[in-house]
Amino acid sequence: MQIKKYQARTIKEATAKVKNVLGHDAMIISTKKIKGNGKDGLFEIAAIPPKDNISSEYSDLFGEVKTELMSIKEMLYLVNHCGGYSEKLLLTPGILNLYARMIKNGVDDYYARLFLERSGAFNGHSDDGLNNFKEKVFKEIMQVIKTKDPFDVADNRRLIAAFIGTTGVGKTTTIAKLAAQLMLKSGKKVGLISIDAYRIGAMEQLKTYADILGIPCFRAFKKKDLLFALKNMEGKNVILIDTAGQSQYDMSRIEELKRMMPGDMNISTHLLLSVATRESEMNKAAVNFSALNYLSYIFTKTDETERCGSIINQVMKLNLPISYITNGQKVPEDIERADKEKILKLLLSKN
Ligand SMILES: Nc1nc2c(ncn2[C@@H]2O[C@H](COP(=O)(O)OP(=O)(O)OP(=O)(O)O)[C@@H](O)[C@H]2O)c(=O)[nH]1
Ligand SMILES: [Mg+2]
Repeated sequence: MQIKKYQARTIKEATAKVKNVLGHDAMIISTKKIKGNGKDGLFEIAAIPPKDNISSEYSDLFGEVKTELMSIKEMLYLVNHCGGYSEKLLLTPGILNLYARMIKNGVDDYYARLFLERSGAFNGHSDDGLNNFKEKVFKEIMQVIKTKDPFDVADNRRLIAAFIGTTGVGKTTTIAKLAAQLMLKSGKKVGLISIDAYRIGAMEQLKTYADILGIPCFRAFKKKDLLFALKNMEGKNVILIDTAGQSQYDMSRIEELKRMMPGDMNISTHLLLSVATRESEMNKAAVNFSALNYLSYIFTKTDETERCGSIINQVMKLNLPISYITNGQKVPEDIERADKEKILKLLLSKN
């Protein structure tokens, strides 16, 4: 395996040299500053030709270390994407690699850098070793993620939970999944209520699931209907309330929903956000639905996207616990209690 070294005044220039000589698929094995700062600085990149050119004798070894390496393609993306910051990141290709993974998975650039900074990546403790450093970054990310299952309570208090979110985000399906799991796995007595004053037929979908499970399902157009339904289901351990999908831009309907479920009714609300939607829309929904004082996030449709970074971006903006993650259309199986390690894996899944 022939290692070639290229020097230039900036990382960008050195990267361009590697690309010109070895092509897009060359792999970078090290990057370092060899002289001075600012205008006088000199960077050196050591690279090897693309995998195809490597003899079989080395290919196993290459496979093993590849995850720590970075292709020139990725490096080019990064130097164009984060400018001067790439020079700070060049401590080891492993750090660049982790940063690139976060970015590729949709983690906001600002937060990706923040996690690296917080982990002490730039404090010059190079003796810490790469794995140790990665662990620190993972720890920083997991420290931010809070999880809480609202139904995991020891006593026999009656829990009433309403599920809110934009049209089609997965509220009714998620309620069906939860109702089934709470009944079958936790042996809870469950009842359902549908609050939907707008859409004819909205109740039918929920009622179908209720019939399959053999549990009651009430409809509420007004607050008095809601009170009536709650009274009727006094013996239930858990009552799940489905709400009509609201546009995140329609504040008057969000306010209307709030009037139906005032704070003294002891109804906890949970916001569903689809990971498959544009992040700006997700953000708008999170802000506007906050009028309903939701207590947790449920992230839906993680199966529909390769980029789950919006989960951590949202948590960084408004740090509330994540209660569940849904990952498919199948009822009841495609739902999981939020788990920090699994969420971390989702955030780094795209390599
Ligand atoms: N791929 C995938 N599809 C999902 C998931 N959750 C729900 N869906 C699908 O998304 C569509 C909408 O789901 P609903 O549960 O009806 O959504 P909703 O929020 O109740 O919609 P409205 O009542 O119209 O506001 C259905 O086709 C569901 O099967 C998920 O985790 N992954
Ligand atoms: Mg629905």
